[in-house]
Amino acid sequence: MQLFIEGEWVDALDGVVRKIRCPADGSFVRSVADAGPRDAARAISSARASFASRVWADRPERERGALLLRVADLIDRDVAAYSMAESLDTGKRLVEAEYDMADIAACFRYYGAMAGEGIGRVVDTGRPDALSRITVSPVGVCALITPWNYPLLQASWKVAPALLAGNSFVIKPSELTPSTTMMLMDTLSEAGLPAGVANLVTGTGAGVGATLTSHPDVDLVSFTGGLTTGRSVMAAAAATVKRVALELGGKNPNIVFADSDYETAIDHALTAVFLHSGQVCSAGTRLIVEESLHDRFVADLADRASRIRLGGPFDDNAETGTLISGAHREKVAAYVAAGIAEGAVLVTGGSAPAEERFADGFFYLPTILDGCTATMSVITDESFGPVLTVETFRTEAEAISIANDTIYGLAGAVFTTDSGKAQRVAEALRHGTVWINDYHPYLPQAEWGGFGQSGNGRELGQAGLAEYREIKHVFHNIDPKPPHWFGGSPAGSTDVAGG
Ligand code: TXE
Repeated sequence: MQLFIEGEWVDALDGVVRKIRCPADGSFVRSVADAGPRDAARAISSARASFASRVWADRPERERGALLLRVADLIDRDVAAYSMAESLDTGKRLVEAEYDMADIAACFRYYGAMAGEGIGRVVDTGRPDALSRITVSPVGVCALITPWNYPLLQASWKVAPALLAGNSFVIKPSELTPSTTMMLMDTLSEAGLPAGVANLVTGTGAGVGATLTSHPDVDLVSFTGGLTTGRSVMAAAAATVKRVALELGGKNPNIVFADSDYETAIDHALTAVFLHSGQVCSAGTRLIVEESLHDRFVADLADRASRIRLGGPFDDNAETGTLISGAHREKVAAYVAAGIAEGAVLVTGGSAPAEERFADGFFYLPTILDGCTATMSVITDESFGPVLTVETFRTEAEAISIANDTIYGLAGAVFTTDSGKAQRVAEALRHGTVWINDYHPYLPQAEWGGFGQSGNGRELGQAGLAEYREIKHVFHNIDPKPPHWFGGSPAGSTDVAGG
């Protein structure tokens, strides 16, 4: 029932108790506070005070980087506890949570090692009497709002660059999956982060999220979540013109040409969409397959999809897990029903598994809908579940046009053995990440984010750090003289000020 404020765990002032239950079997995990606006305001004021004190912002960047490297080591040390907590909150397989923890440590290491690089530059003034330099400063107080599908991974993409840049922050994990972000607060303290720099409030969007995105003492909001919520976040931040970075998911095309390596393409097509039961912002939910390949490809996909083994976090036999909640499963099922009503053909799946052992979880069968067209809601909207839609094309231009026919633009892939075609398609896709003959790999050193309504700004890479920095131009006149722009200048003076 506690929140992390001013370097301590404190009781929430407002709100009620929320019981976190594992979505795979309903087992009790922990109780947390669904805190309220007064708690969010208290956390913001702690972050503001620490930022004003310059206790972190004025630390040499190399020291800030060294702390991030220590955080990475501590996550490695505590990987078992972190992975267990992440699996219990999300219901994902333990092995997947372990992969996530390795990626999280890598993110802290990446930004830790970047310390001291590119922190400014000298600009040519074109004048012998003036020096000019560009410097970077932290933005200030950041509100970091994260979702439930990759709770600590999404947090690390925000926390690591925010801290390297010298900011203070308040983080709000999803109300469904707070555990590992709470653990991170203790890890940051153990690594030596001064009190008040990192603050955490648990609770809902309405309870605490709205305060975080509208409070005048917050300078930046970095949000990962759904499109509808992202629009509200942007609107709430507008009143005080906060910096806003948004990652809002996608409807990601996976284009398969008939000349692709068949086994590679089919294997990746399965992983693209069914990894973590489709609860991945970059999931390859739209298969766009060349017409001549369609029948064989979809038949084989359906065969393999129908044999995917579902199970809980600690079931060694399981290949993928549960959806996050009953409400989410209903949403996924509604998109499948709407697709069928609009003319799509159900090839496999389309329901919860019948076995009794799944009765207490929110499992949903890997599902394939064939014969899909551009206007179906299951094509235009993110269902965020294990649902693959199939569309066909005849020409390269048609494949590109179908793939770009979306309001989103997060990620996409192309499978072909023709490297020229692969490069042409990659260039034409209006998506922030494009994979060629692969799906899902990402690198902490490579920017991640979306075109269109998949969001704005970038996470990871150098741009991911730039989000958390203000840029300042310092102009120094080293031979100052009066400019005599206005009246009263000594007779005969012609000096004027620059623009
Ligand atoms: O997300 P929300 P939900 C998509 C996916 C999913 C849909 C809805 O399609 O089906 O979003 O999921 C906080 N002000 N993604 O409802 O609401 C909330 O408490 C401030 C894609 O779970 O976006 C949580 O911490 N914050 C995605 C976070 O926003 C608010 C990952 C995300 O929740 C708020 C997850 C408010 N008014 C879902 N309302 C991705 N891009 O990877 C809610 N929140």
